Amino acid sequence: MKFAVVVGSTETATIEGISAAGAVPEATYHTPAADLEIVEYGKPVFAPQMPVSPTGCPTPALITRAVRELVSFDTVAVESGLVTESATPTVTVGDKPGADIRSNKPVPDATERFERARAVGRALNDEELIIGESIPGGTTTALGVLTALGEPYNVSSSLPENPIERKQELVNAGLEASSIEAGALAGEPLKAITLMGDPVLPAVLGLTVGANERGIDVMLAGGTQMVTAGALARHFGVQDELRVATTVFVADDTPELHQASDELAFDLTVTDPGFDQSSHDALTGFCRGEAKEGVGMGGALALADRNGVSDKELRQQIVRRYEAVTDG
Ligand code: AAM
Repeated sequence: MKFAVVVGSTETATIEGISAAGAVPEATYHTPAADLEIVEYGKPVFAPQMPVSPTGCPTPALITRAVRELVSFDTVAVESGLVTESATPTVTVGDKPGADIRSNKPVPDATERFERARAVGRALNDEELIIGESIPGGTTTALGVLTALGEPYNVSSSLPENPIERKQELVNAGLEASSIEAGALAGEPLKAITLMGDPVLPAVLGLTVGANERGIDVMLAGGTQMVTAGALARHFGVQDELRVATTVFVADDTPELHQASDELAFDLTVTDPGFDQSSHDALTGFCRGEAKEGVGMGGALALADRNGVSDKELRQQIVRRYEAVTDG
């Protein structure tokens, strides 16, 4: 099994009130590079600090890392437009961050990024590929892509109160800037990303398509952004099984997750790691509805389950990891 973490940035994240994947909007630019470092080394290296939400909920990268410490697995870090440098070695499929969703072509080279990631997916020699992501603002661009494809699903948020109306306004402005109507790009996934998406989506789609062509099982590890990646794969023509693994935090926030999975024929796993059994700062933010998902957390939790790790053991490991990072 290989665990891919696909990272990038979109200017969309710096729009006030849209993302909690960083203490303040500008801090979201450090989040993807820091997330890679946490998965790789257990702590930030070049990044100034561990990403936290404005109220201190730690990045879901911490959970993925804690699972990795209990159930070791191989990773590949795929970079598609980071703003800051990461100390984690990466495979680069694109070097520019995405522009604001309200511009006419936020990811002008989506096709090139897709093809490079597809080649990586095809080159893998694993039986299974789990794919996670980190791109602050990514639920807004996911909504943009779903809307362009004509898929009527809602998206989740790293904020406890999903700013969904604001996201819809931004998506409408993006449609207008790109001179398209909702649903105009059904069957044209790469165009949907070019006009309404973010740089991580073509990379996730490319890995998925390439791995599928090679006969590798794909698990999309995440919430509504990964549902969007799966929808893109269906619009591309992938007909084989696609698994989606996410957390109860997303499922509680976005009940349409089940409907989307049924209609797009995903095999959906929703894990509940019992964080409500703990009063530790590492875990309580998730129960307040913060962060919810990201950096493959849902897939990592499914992997822990599959390997017989108890929720209690997992919670203890997360707390140990959190304390190791926050104590310096
Ligand atoms: C990734 N790193 C994170 C984080 N994510 N660190 C802290 N909190 C998170 N939620 P939104 O569209 O609201 O910004 O949510 C998507 C982001 O949240 C993604 O980067 C995802 O990986 C997660």
